[in-house]
Amino acid sequence: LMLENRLWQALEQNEFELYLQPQIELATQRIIGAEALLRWHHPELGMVGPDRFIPIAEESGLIIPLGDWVLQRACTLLHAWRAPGLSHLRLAVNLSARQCHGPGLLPHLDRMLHSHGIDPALLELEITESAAMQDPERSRALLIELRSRGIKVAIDDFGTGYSSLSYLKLFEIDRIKIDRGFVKDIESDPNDAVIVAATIALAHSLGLEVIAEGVETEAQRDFLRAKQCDEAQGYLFARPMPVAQFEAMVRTAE
Ligand code: G
Ligand code: G
Ligand code: MN
Ligand code: NA
Repeated sequence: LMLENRLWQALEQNEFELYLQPQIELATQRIIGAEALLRWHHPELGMVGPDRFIPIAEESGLIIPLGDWVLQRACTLLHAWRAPGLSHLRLAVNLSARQCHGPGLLPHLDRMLHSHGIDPALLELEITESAAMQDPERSRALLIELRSRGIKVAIDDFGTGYSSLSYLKLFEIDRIKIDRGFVKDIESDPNDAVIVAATIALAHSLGLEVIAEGVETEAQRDFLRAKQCDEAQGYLFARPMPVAQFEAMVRTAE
């Protein structure tokens, strides 16, 4: 309850920040974009991670204004990136279940994209399997609306749900994010290696792109590249970092 009360105040007092984790195109090793990951600078507790407050924000309804703030911040960034050396960058934003199923998301997105003059294809929204399956029909309709605007859609934590393959049939999406639980043991567990390779092949044959999360070793990266995985994200390349640091990293790499 204490954290919950503080969370509303935190939003008013601007204590949230977006960290960015680079996403790498495996064929070229180039940074093609980033995932936005929320952080809370608590005045006494220090940096608090989303695992501790997103569930509380979901429960209390704060996730709606907080999610709107995240989208607004993301659009501000994409606007600022309309500059030499940054204009190709894509930004991926996590949506929570309650955000997906509430009525305000599309109007808010339309306002944000329009007022910031943003190419919708540079914005990607990540939806977890479990969020999408809370209300499959509604999710299906939402994804169609998003994609009709040119916004990209990724299924997050792919493979962790109980009927992952049915999503591919039900939902129109652009990309799947292979959960780091599968990537972790690629080298040691032959089953995980087979599952990852088959998932990449399946996704490609359905016309979807694939990004692997949680890539921590060169061996994992090499395996994924050999299996034609399009992109990767993980501590091997970089941890989530403040925006200015990410921009400097992109500029240095160019
Ligand atoms: O940044 P990690 O570093 O700790 O993030 C943990 C979890 O919190 C991830 O599953 C991520 O999807 C989720 N998360 C991070 N930022 C956001 C956000 O802006 N909105 C929502 N709904 N979830 C987020
Ligand atoms: O999928 P989600 O949106 O859950 O993914 C982001 C989460 O994964 C964040 O908590 C981020 O800090 C974490 N993360 C990113 N890269 C790595 C990695 O290479 N290894 C591990 N263990 N966690 C990672
Ligand atoms: Mn994510
Ligand atoms: Na994930």
